[in-house]
Amino acid sequence: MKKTLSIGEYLIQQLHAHGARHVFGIPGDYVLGFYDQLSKSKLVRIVNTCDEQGAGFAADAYARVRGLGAVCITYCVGGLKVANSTAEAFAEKSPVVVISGAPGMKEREKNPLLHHKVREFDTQKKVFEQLTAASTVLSDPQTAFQEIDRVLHACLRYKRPIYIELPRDLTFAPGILYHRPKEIHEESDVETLRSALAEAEVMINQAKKPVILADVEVHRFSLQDTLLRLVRKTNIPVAATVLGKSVIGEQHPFYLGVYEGALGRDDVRRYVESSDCVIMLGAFLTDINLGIYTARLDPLRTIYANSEKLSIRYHTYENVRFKDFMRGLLKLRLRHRALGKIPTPPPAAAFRTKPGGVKITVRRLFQRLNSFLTENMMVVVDVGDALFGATDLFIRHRTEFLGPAYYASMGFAVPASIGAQMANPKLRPLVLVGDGAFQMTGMELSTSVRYGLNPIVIVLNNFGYGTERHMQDGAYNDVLLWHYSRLPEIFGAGRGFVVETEAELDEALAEAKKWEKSFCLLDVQLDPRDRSPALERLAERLALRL
Ligand SMILES: Cc1ncc(C[n+]2csc(CCOP(=O)(O)OP(=O)(O)O)c2C)c(N)n1
Ligand SMILES: [Mg+2]
Repeated sequence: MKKTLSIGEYLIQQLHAHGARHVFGIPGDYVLGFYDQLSKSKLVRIVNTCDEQGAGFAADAYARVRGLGAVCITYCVGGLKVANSTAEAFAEKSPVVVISGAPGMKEREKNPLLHHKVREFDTQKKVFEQLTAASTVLSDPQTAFQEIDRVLHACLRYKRPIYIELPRDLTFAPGILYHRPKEIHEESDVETLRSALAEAEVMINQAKKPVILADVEVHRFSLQDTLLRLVRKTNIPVAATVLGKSVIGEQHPFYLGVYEGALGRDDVRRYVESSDCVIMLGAFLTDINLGIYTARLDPLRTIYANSEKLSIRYHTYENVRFKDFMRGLLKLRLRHRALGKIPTPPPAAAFRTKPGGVKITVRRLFQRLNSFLTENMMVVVDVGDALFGATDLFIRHRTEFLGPAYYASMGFAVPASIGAQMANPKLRPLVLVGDGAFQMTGMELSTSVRYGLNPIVIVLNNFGYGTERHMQDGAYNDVLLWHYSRLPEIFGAGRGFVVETEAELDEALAEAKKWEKSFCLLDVQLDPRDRSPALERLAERLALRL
């Protein structure tokens, strides 16, 4: 006889069915029952972090790499701590399932003052309505399975987080007996798709110098192969945005580099901005993607296609799915062009360490890291010069660059590396993080130790909030100097290095490469006024405009 699943069991089964094998979080009494179900289930593994926000960032990175991530926390005290990481996942399109325990439905009668309650029982739900694509309270066993299906569908359809609240007295309640998750397919409007493609075909074929600008949604919607085929078919070169960096392997002969207005390389900027047909695929026109509004892209010369919008020049097309448009482009009669001269990134191998006591600079650090990177690494960056500098890094594989390049919450990188490595254990994370950001979530290295992960963490130690120093300085941009390299003593594992010179950087990187057992941390001490070439370029170009 068929056994009826409980609400908790069905939720676990569906997370697994959509690719999640880990759930990140911290339990509390409102969610202990579900934690028990999780730990008994063979389908997913619990990963306990030090802090809920760390779990949120880890789940976000996991989702970016694997296609679905999950974080599970207790009511309000845990839930509201993942509000920020969920906001980031929403803004940057990462499909994270937020599961929160909650007071039981029976307990809510007469509105008692139960611990962790803020104002009303639905206060947390209301907060998450603003931060997610869909939300639900599983308050009724009759509809719980359908509700799980509904919100999971929204998560995968929009590649954005969802919120599921599980009242503790219903975790073990059986749902309905004969339930089959409904497959939901959404189709494009055929005629609209056809006329959009017809306009695109003419525009691309008439263009003298078309260029593709690929962004994060190409990855989120698994369209990288479609992109590659389009590029091979037409010989149209590709630039990426910083949010979409590594959406195409950066060694690809058609790859120009990161386009980021004045923040990016100048030759890439000129190439893209002088194009008469910029095909923006899965792109978001955020200010960081556009180099803090220094980019100049004329709508008359653009095809703008993503999951929310399709416009070609000034025409907007409704009800066309991004996937169908991208696949449709492949079927068009687009001409195969001779590949002209395109800008290529400066060669990585040219780096020579200066011997003796030559002090390390941000520029040289990134150049050195460029030759350190291998196919078996992924780069996870935090906000600050770690992110700006990393735009010039050369990522071997596609999708193996993660950074909060739009919402830009500090504290992402260390916990994100946990989720990223669990999602793809074949790749060793190279984490680039400022000292300020490290002080926010660096303790999650403890979680890396606990679960046997081995990131190489580069702390860009410029004694404070460097990015802000360049805007306006004051004692509020200082942080306390920590002995970062001694953290292995605290965690009882890992290796730490102090790096002040180029030679020391070389040695530490060589050691880190060999030490695969646990994390390595390099405390790279930089001049507080030093900055990456990308930040330099931005400052110079902005100065020209003043
Ligand atoms: C959570 C959060 N708080 C504050 C900020 C504002 N902010 C942007 S960059 C920055 C300084 C970052 O310092 P650090 O991590 O040391 O990197 P650096 O700029 O020195 O390279 C701050 C405080 C932010 N982006 N996120
Ligand atoms: Mg700093």
